[in-house]
Amino acid sequence: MKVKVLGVPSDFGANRRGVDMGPSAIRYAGLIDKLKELKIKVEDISDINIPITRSDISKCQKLKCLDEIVVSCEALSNTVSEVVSDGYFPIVLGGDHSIAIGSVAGVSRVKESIGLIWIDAHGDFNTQKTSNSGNIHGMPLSAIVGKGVDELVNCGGFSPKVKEENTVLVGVRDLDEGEKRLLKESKLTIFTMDDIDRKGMYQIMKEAIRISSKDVEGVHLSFDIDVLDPLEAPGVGTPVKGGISYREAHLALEMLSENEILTSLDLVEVNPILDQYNKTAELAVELILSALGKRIL
Ligand code: DIR
Ligand code: MN
Ligand code: MN
Ligand code: MN
Repeated sequence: MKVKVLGVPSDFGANRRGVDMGPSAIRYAGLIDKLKELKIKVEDISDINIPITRSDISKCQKLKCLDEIVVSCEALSNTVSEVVSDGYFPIVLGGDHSIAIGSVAGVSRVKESIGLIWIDAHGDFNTQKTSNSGNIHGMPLSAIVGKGVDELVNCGGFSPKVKEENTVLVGVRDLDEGEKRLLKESKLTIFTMDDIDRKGMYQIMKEAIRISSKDVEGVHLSFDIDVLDPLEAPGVGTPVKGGISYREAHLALEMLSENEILTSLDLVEVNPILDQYNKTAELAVELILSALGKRIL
């Protein structure tokens, strides 16, 4: 496997500042060297150039920093498309979760069709109509399957980027009312924390793998580190108690690597400003290694 790592230093989609430093924190925790230790051919192609600064969000209500996010996601999608066309597996380091619109667009443009596994405490399925916060990191998943404002939906030049039938949400425990309604009306497969409690992560991931990978060329993993319990991952902007455990997270990612379905991934929402001595970035590195094939024995 050949990997290219790239960062997206954006916090445009989130309320609390600091996730733009996520890529640095994850590199500082040793991602590149540890991938090399796994005998993976890896190249760090640095961060996406974001030629725009954050505007004053106190004035906008509905879609905060929309222009900034569209510019960043267009740039990201172009780089990711190149990386995938050249035969590399892109590891995209966020940044807030709005960047996934760009990474998924970039992969989906090159591949015939892809599935999507979205592991997150949140649904990220709001639109401008249902969002209470106006923060776009609460909206990328809906945009990817074709719901919401044109600027986000058509980012990268096409829509939908993934079929709802091949999209699986895992680990959710915090949904807004309108978002809940949209999810229920959709064809997404949704595994909440309650499902994980009852069936266990092993069973849930078996189903997630089957559904996401049915009749597609590859599967993209979008991993929001806030899916973990805040005790494990304190460095996130919107912690929600009752998250998945350290072991469950590793199991999920080891299963993805065993089944060889992943062709790209992003790891988002690491906020070093809110972290305890880079603990959350270190966890992010460990989890990426599990997804790329690291095993105990
Ligand atoms: C909330 C929080 N549902 C919103 N979403 C978050 O702002 O739309 N997503 N934190 O990651
Ligand atoms: Mn998210
Ligand atoms: Mn496609
Ligand atoms: Mn989240």
